[in-house]
Amino acid sequence: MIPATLGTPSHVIDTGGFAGTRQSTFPQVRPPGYFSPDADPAAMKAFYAANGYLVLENGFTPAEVEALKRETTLICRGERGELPDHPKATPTESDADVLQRFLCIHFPHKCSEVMLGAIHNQPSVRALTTIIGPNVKCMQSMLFIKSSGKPGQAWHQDEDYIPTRDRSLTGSWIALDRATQENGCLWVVPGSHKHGILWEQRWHADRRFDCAQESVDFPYTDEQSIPVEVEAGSVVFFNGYLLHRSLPNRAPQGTYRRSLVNHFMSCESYLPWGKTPEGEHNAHYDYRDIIVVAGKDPYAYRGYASIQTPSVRPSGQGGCDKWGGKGNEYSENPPPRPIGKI
Ligand SMILES: O=C(O)CCC(=O)C(=O)O
Repeated sequence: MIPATLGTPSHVIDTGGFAGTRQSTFPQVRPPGYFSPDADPAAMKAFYAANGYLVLENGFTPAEVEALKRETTLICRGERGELPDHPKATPTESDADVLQRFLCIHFPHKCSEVMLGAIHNQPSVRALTTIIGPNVKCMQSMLFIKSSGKPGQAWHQDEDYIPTRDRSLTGSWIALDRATQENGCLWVVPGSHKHGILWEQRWHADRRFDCAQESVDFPYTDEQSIPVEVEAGSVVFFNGYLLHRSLPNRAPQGTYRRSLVNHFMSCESYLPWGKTPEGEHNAHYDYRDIIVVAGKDPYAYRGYASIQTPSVRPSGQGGCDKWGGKGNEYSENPPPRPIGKI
């Protein structure tokens, strides 16, 4: 029998309650915030409200994880449709050689029934209705492959990229491999979502990270963040205002830190995401390339659209002109991140 909690990292608020019946043996020290599918929803809700994230262990079965990993390889090989700028793999290329080419593929659910199915994973949907409310929609997915040597993502908040009108954005980060500090697990600043502020962003110039910008001027040091190490099949849910990042995969060559990240929000909120169509007022724009996973969509009368197609996210290893913007060069001495006061 493994104790439910073994020590509390200083910045995590322990809100108590029944965290469920533990099955995973990793991480051995299980801080508060790790729940199993039979946990008390009220305990999950309280922890999430206080800390801005939670872990659902055993959200996906080992067979489901294997199916997602197999599908990841097929997507990377181009077997689910050719990816932009990445010709289909030839039969003689090994899976390892092909996987090595990718940091992350955006919108895998647009080409794969298996990835689409993961959006409807029932333990996850139960957790989402606990966190968000009864009516939940999904608008985005990202499939990280992150083989050894690939970079992480600098500090950011997901609402910088996917704006909701009621701050309901929730990331669901599904570990397909055990995620460790060595292979580049997620790091979060517990409680940082509570400010409700979107911090300034700037180019980081730091080779540890890909082409996406870094949030700066927020009132936390790196030491106030914690690693969220999880077993494959676990799901990390996190708030769209939570500061989070990941570091490079420094595990031995030929290993991966695969994860499937889906983003959800309340159906009650419009989603003013992407380019507002010509002639439409910003305040009325509601992006409709969505999937309802629970409850009702009050705007169903607006209909649904198919806007996105899969794309490959640059790792920064070939420069950042295409994604980060021209002039965003890496430096051997990146400037320190300014820490703000509140
Ligand atoms: O998986 C990672 O390395 C980073 C994921 C992330 O930052 C995100 O999903 O917003």
